[in-house]
Order: sequence, then C-alpha cells, then structure tokens
Amino acid sequence: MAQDIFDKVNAILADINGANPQGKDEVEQFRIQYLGSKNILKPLFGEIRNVENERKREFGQLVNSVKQAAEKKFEELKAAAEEASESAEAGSFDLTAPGEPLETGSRHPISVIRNRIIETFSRIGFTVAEDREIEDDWHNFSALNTPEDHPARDMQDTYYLLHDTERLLRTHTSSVQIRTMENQKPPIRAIFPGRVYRNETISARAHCQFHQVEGLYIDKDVSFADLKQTVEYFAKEIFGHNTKIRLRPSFFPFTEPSAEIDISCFICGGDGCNVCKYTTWVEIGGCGMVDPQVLKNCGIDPDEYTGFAFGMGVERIAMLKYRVNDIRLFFENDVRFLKQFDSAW
Ligand code: 2NL
Repeated sequence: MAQDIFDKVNAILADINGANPQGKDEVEQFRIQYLGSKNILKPLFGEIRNVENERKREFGQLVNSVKQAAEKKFEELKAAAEEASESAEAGSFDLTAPGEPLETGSRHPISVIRNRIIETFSRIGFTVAEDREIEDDWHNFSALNTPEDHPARDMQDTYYLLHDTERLLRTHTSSVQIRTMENQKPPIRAIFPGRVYRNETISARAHCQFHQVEGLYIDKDVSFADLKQTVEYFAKEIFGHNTKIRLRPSFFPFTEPSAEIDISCFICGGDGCNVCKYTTWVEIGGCGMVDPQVLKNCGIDPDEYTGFAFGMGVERIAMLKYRVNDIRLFFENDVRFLKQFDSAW
C-alpha cells in the first residue's frame, strides 16, 4: 500500500518535470492542476496517515519536493511566456507606418533680420566677424577714444563683472572691430553682428540686451562719399527702392565727422504718421569716418589709410520692418509671437 503511494507521487513528479505546456492557456492549465486551490498535490498531504511510521518523514519530504518542483516549473514557464509575447509584440510593429509628425520651429525675427543684413552687405564684399561678449576696457572703450569720464563707462550704464571689475559685458560690437583692426592689415571690409548689453531700465523701447550690426571699411582713399553710397544701397535693399536717406550731423567719440542715418518714412511715404512722429524721417542708426586716433590705437597709419564705420540696432530695424511696438516681445520667447516671422520677408 505505502509503496503504491510513493510510486504515485514519483509519477506526478516525473509528470511535472516532463511537462511542456505551450502558450498562455496551457501554462494556466498547469498552474491550476499543480498550484491552484484544488490542485492534485493537496490530497497527497492527507495520504500521510496511510504511510507506516518509519517512512512518514521520507514521504513528507517527497511531497514537499513535488510542490517545489511545480512552483519552480511554473516560474520558468511564466518567464518564457512573457519573453515570447514581448518578441511577438516587437515583431508586430509596423515599420512602414508613417511617423508621428514633428512640429518644426521657426526662425527668430531677430535672426531673420540679422541674416538679411548680412546677406545685403555680403553682396558688396563685406565679410562677417564675431568675437567675445565679455570684454576689457581697452576694446570696449579706450581704443574707441572714449574719455575716462564718459558717462557710458559709468556703472549706471555698463554691466561690469562682479568679481572682476576689469571686465564688462560689451556695450557695442565696436570691440570686435578694434580686435579686427589690431589683427588684420587693411583693406578691411567687414560687418560685426552680435548681442550687446546696456544697463537700461526695461521698457517698450529699451532693453538691457539687444543686437547690433556694425560695419567697417578701411582702405586707401575711403571717403565720406563711399560711406553715403553704402548707406543708401543698404537702405534701399532693406526698406525698398524708393527709400531716400538723410545723414544728420551728430557726435561719437570714435568717428569724425559723425552722422545719424535717417530714412524716408516707408510707412506714410511722406504724409506724416505715428512711426515718423510726423517728421517724414525715421532714424535707423549712426555712422562716420573712423577717427584717426582710433586707427592709431589699432596700429593702422591714418596718413596711409582712412575708413568709415556705421552701426545699427537689429531690434530697431525689426520693429520698423515688422511694425512691432514693444521690444520686450523679442525676448519673451512666446511662440505665438515668434512663429509669425519665419520666411515672412
Ligand atoms: C549707432 C551708432 C556707430 C560706429 C558705430 C565704429 C567702430 C569703430 C570705429 C568707429 Cl571700431 N566707429 N562704430 C561708428 C558710428 C556709429 O553706431 O547708432 N549704433 C546703434
């Protein structure tokens, strides 16, 4: 009798070890049969009373090992089934399906205008130079003939580095022109786009950071007439071929003579409007003949060479061209504003 029961349990153990259920359903059948609430191992524990005393311990161990074998087998089956369903899922991925659409961004209006300015000057032989935004006093002020007591040097107007007051955030890209003149022999014909910083109270018309494009042409016999012709070409390219220019006498420490550049108001065409404040002229920048002292400061002989320079604010041009009435919009990065300008011109 006892041997019969041992044989029966060993047969179940062999069944378990040899089982090879396929698929989710068969694995579930295996679980119900050997590990479910009415599994066939349960009654075996009851059979222990039919086993003679000296073999009870041996029988108990055997039944336990059957239970463990069932549990181990089930874990293996479950892991194999999961792996199979994962690879089935991967196999069902449709590689030919169209991709999720990617939203493309748009060019920032300041970049659009800046690129347009660069393109316009490159057509008449100007190259582009860029350099650092953190400058020293020499390249930003002294080399440009700025007097020691000039208000632009004041902490009120210029950002100096907190732990290195010898250095500052450049207030114009003229510093790049100084570096170019120090490092290159004339002829020099280049424009200098870049971000500049001034300690301004932020408002609709002023910001503490903005962008400039400055320009420089140095060679033998460069004249004020060359300057005027270049400015006129630029104004017509950017604001339309009916545009007229006016050079209004002014002062900068680094040019002599100096002038403000006005263009005829392209909004009202001479009738008077809010943009030109009923003057029919709109200011777009400044210019002049490079002061001989500035050339000397950069190692260029002013008896041999002359040159002109000019500068303009990119935000100012963008505001006029796109009729934007608040400079802060360019720095807020609201895509509803920004997306209106890409390829708008
Ligand atoms: C303005 C006026 C100007 C320059 C910038 C310059 C640079 C060197 C030498 C001489 Cl290294 N001049 N730059 C000259 C005249 C005007 O900018 O209204 N900018 C927004």
